[in-house]
Amino acid sequence: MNFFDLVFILSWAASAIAHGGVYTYSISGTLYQGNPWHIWDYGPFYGDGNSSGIPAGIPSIQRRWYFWPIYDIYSGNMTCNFDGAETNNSLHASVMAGSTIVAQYNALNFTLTTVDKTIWYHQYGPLLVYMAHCPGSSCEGFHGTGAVWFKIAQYGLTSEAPNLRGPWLQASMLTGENATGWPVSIPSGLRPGSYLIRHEVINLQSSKDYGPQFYIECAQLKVEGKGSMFPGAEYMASFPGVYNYSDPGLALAGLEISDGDLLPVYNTTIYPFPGPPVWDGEI
Ligand SMILES: *[C@@H]1O[C@H](CO)[C@@H](O)[C@H](O)[C@H]1NC(C)=O
Ligand SMILES: *[C@@H]1O[C@H](CO)[C@@H](O)[C@H](O)[C@H]1NC(C)=O
Ligand SMILES: *[C@@H]1O[C@H](CO)[C@@H](O)[C@H](O)[C@H]1NC(C)=O
Ligand SMILES: *[C@@H]1O[C@H](CO)[C@@H](O)[C@H](O)[C@H]1NC(C)=O
Ligand SMILES: *[C@@H]1O[C@H](CO)[C@@H](O)[C@H](O)[C@H]1NC(C)=O
Ligand SMILES: *[C@@H]1O[C@H](CO)[C@@H](O)[C@H](O)[C@H]1NC(C)=O
Ligand SMILES: *[C@@H]1O[C@H](CO)[C@@H](O)[C@H](O)[C@H]1NC(C)=O
Ligand SMILES: [Cu+2]
Repeated sequence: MNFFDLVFILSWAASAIAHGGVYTYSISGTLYQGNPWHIWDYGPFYGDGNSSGIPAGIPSIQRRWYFWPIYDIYSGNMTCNFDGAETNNSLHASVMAGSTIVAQYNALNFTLTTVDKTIWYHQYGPLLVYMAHCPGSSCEGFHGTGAVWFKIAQYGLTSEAPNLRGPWLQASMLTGENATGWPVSIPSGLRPGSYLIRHEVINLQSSKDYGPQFYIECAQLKVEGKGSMFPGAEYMASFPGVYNYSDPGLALAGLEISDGDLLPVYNTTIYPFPGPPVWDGEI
């Protein structure tokens, strides 16, 4: 890494605006705008925290979120970020089982408000995506409590990474203005119904004292198709609940993952993903 890259990363890692979440979802050619409510929390670093004029009631497939990291692994915010509430007239995006959802962490295509066009800066840590079946005919009123979450995908290091310094897929998929976005396929055999999809980015380049940073957003889907599969209890997890600070993949968070001598704990290409195994609902 050259000097300028290092200065860039360190200055952004320390900066209050080096946060974010999913701004847009691209699903089968349709671009869905994320929930604009998070702008409310931009102050005092990013604005004055003045919520008036923020179109909180704009319908969105996405639940409300704050763009700050979540540190408290036992907090209710681990389910679907701040309060995970839906917007009024909350929408669901139709998606065929087997098709791909691309989540974008830069705001270049986010048009609901005149938010600054922020981009994602973190680069160290895994990407995980979970789903939960909503009990009714829609996800309205469902807040994802209990052991209802199953993991459909997880991404760690790129194949060329020599150790946990990376590069991680987080860097290529999410970071920067030309990031490809994070593509995730809905398992092709998943039985139709209403589901929450929960994208989770973990930043391991964080101070040891505070532990890993979690960035979590949920969105509402109507899954269609002819599948009839559903994961068994051994795949189900609760948020909060399934993670703790001693999970090997979380306990190794620290700024040393990117800086200084390579510590033995980072000298491996095997990253122990937290949470349950991935459910392979493919037909
Ligand atoms: C908040 O923003 C609104 C709309 O931009 C403005 O009219 C109002 O004066 C602001 N309030 C404060 C306390 O700054
Ligand atoms: C939904 O609408 C009600 C009544 O207009 C309003 O009080 C509430 O804040 C809105 N909720 C959201 C999440 O926008
Ligand atoms: C969730 O996050 C918000 C914003 O940071 C915070 O005000 C709230 O106390 C958190 N809730 C819980 C249950 O920790
Ligand atoms: C923005 O949307 C266009 C058109 O849908 C798409 O080609 C492009 O990849 C998107 N870019 C980002 C950063 O989301
Ligand atoms: C992103 O892509 C544009 C257009 O191809 C290019 O001009 C720009 O330099 C790229 N930015 C980075 C950081 O690679
Ligand atoms: C933390 O999670 C690990 C792995 O799931 C488990 O073995 C351990 O018992 C848990 N510890 C606590 C304190 O819950
Ligand atoms: C990392 O591990 C490899 C293979 O075990 C070893 O050859 C190398 O010296 C280690 N590097 C450091 C900096 O410890
Ligand atoms: Cu951040």
